[in-house]
Amino acid sequence: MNKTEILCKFLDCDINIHPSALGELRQLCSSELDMNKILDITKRNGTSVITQELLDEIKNGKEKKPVIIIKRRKKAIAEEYDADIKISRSKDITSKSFTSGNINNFVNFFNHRYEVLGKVLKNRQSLTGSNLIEIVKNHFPSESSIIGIVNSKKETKRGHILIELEDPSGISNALILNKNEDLKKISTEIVTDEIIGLKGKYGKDLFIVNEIFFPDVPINREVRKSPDPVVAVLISDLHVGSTKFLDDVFLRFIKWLRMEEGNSSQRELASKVKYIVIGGDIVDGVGIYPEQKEELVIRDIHKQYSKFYEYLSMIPDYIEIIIMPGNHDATRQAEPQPAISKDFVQEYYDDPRIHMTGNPLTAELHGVRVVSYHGRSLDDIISAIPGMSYTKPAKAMLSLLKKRHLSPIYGGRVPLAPENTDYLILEELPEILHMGHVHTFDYITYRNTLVINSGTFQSQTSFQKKVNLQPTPGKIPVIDLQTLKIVKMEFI
Ligand code: D5M
Ligand code: FE
Ligand code: ZN
Repeated sequence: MNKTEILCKFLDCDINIHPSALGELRQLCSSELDMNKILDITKRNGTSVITQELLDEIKNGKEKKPVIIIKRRKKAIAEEYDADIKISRSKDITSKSFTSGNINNFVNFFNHRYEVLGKVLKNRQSLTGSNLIEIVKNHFPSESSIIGIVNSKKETKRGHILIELEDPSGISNALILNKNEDLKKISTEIVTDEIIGLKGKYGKDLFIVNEIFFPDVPINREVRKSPDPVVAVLISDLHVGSTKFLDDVFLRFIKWLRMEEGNSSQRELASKVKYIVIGGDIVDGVGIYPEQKEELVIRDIHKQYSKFYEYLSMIPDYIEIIIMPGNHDATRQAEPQPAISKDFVQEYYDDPRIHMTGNPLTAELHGVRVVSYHGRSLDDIISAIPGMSYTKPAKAMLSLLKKRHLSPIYGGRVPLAPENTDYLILEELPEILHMGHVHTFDYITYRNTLVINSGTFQSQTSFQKKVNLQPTPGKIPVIDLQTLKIVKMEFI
């Protein structure tokens, strides 16, 4: 066989020939059969270069017997697809906070809320004929509708519900009569500072309500799905550093992501994971609540974040990770919250597959729209609306979705920063609305929107015990972005 034939044959099999071995090899390869024998021996040796030593061993019949079986990890499905993430930076407060908390900031903040959500309401068929409060008061004694911000809501001595509604033209008192049981029930969901529409008629300076409208979600709205078989995992509330952080449970979650845990269909699901969204409370922080020190194993917040980075480093590198802050993280408490400060997590910022964002987050993952909000306003919603509970947070989340606002109540438990625009409005509807904070896994689907609370990796704290909050650690939602189907994975 000539040199070129030999070189081509070996190169076709991804085997190189060391120049010093070429002459000898040519002598040994007098036929195709000889050449195949040498190829087989080389492959069995687990080498990709033919050297003089190897040829000597072959001649003396001393070639190494194959002892190592190379373990080939099955390639993950998600590895086959490039990441497709669009984070809406215009909806992210990071590096854009301009408020100084003055009266103009407040006026702009609430005006923006009224303009956006007023428009959503005005687009509803029943409210197309709505008018400004002053116009309705003066010119429409018969049936009419108004849209405004709820200044207050209270029950009168006689059991009527009195609402003060304000729009740019003025203020109106609106009354839901005690005999109208159905309407009274709907009105339980009205909270202060949200934008609603009311239909009714004026009588003696009072607007008598006969229908209530929330901005809501249109029926049969168009939904977007991923063209590729990729999956997103939503988690939140890890509380690394807390004595109650469930390190073993979180490690099982990571093992599953690495396809080293679970049955075959669970491993197949893991192999499709392309995105992980972390909805805040990454660490427990320091000085977040009284006596917290007693419940910390890591008392330095920098060390809490470095510990978490060790976990992140174990996650397969083809998975993109989006990290947003919660009320325990190192950023301002007032919402909207800028991303966790670089001073605490420089290595996160340096890692190209980690994306640091503010709270809330608006993004598209493989074309699927996701809004993530830590969920602190759920505390206010659960206490303001009868029938809401910590055991079913998706119901409280649904109420926020219908209000098209993530945190409407001003002056409640959530500190709101009056930016010149209101970043907490749910202007465009996502396919996935994700929150955490209440440490309870729950989800519902409403008009093609997946409303999901991602639970926690922290077991019950002493505070939660006092208020009888039973967390559901280690249960997490996994969403197939191609079908928008949700699977609950349990690691506890
Ligand atoms: O909050 C987890 C849940 O527990 C959330 O529903 C609030 C509640 N919680 C926890 N600690 C407190 C205190 N000190 N006051 C009021 N409510 C509390 P997380 O943000 O994870 O601490
Ligand atoms: Fe939390
Ligand atoms: Zn929280």
